[in-house]
Amino acid sequence: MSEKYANYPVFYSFRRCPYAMRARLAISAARQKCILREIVLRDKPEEMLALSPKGTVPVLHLPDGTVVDESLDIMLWALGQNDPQGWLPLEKGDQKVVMELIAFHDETFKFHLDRYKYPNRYQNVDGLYHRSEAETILSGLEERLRYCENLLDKRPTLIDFALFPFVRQFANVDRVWFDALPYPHLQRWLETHLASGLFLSVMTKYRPWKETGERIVFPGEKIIP
Ligand SMILES: N[C@@H](CCC(=O)N[C@@H](CS)C(=O)NCC(=O)O)C(=O)O
Repeated sequence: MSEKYANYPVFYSFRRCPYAMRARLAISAARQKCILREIVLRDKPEEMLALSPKGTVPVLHLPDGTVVDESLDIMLWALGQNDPQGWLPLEKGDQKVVMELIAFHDETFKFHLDRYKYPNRYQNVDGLYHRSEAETILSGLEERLRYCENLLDKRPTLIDFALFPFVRQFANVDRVWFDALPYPHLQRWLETHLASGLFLSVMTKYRPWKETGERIVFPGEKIIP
């Protein structure tokens, strides 16, 4: 591999994972070139597990050896390098609100989402109860979006990109039911993000790196010979 690519971070990702999606969105917005390695959850590469034994994606391995293995930290790292669209909140007060809101949704919304989507993976779980709990949380987002096109500002910022991959997953469990909810602002917000060029560009399908050994430059999809 030429010197240029040797200095790119290595980025382990899984296309359908909402955490990996938000990391890809930020890396792409920051135009931070990486070598992307698509993984399969049931057959994770040894190289990734050696870097991050907890075995979750996404994982970013920086040229100086630093391992970043939490999706929000990857977003903050990428935007810390370059934030051309101004996703990071500028005001200290906003930063606190944004981080608290993301943490709340990562914990509570995700808890209910998992039990709604996969009730059989848990004992004594009523999926519809968890759907209803998650819906209550979404009604809070609807309230915010009633007054503003995006969650913090008119334009999309960190919080929108951190949360919408999870709302997408929730909506996709039963799309007909989701579309019938009385949340027009939330539905419009989700549709806008799903149809965006940025989102479509980070959803390119790659074969697993374990099978191909290919070096893919992301963002950009270039395969290095
Ligand atoms: N807190 C982690 C969570 C990442 C996570 O749980 N990713 C899932 C895939 S969506 C995973 O890798 N699960 C491990 C497995 O299923 O083996 C983050 O934000 O990066």
